[in-house]
Amino acid sequence: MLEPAPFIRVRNLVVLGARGAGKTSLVTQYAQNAFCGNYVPSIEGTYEKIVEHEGHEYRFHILDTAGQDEWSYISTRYLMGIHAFVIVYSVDFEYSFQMAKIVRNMIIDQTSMAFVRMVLVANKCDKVEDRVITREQGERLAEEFECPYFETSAKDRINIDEAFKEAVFYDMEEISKMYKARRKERRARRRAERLAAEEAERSMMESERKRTEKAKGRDSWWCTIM
Ligand SMILES: Nc1nc2c(ncn2[C@@H]2O[C@H](COP(=O)(O)OP(=O)(O)O)[C@@H](O)[C@H]2O)c(=O)[nH]1
Ligand SMILES: [Mg+2]
Repeated sequence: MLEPAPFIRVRNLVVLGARGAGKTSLVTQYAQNAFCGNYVPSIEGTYEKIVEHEGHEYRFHILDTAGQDEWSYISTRYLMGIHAFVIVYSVDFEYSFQMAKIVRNMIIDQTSMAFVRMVLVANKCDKVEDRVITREQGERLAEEFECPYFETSAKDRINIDEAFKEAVFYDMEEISKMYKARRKERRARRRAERLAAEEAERSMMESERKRTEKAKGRDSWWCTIM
């Protein structure tokens, strides 16, 4: 019997974000295990990597973009036939964090899709001293995007494989459920805190009322004696 020819599944990824966020460094570290400390701005390139997942082989085609700013228009080349978006900002660079939001909105507007497969990558996590965007801020943004969040360092090769692999394979339904549960938990916690504060205020007022009544009783006793 003839065996079907083995085939490689192709997955197209595109890496977006402000210039200088570390897109090229992330991609070259991922695909070529190399980090170059130099900054070469505004160059676009494509990279490939073969990835094993659950017994299958995938070929990742990764398009590293030149970077965006608030006036950019995202070319349809970056949108059509793309399986996953990798949105990168740098933890030491506030503007790049703002750009992550703008880029995500551009993708949503231009694809007119409510749910787009993407990951949010907070790069340069090795720059601890220079950090201006906290992990909480990053996680909160990922929750807004309903996507996974990774803190990476292209320099030290931290979380790189995980970020790219997850971009393609994460379960969108699962992540949406996780954020829903997290929001529900937060709402419940806020409600419990509000009720506890109300209860504390009520019991304070009650003890204040009792104290006043007791004082009033004492005053009227003195008046009777006198
Ligand atoms: N410390 C540190 N520097 C990084 C990291 N990633 C990139 N860089 C540096 O940041 C600069 C911009 O990186 P690049 O990849 O060219 O940014 P791009 O414009 O987004 O492609 C370069 O000087 C890189 O060496 C990182 O994880 N840690
Ligand atoms: Mg670049």
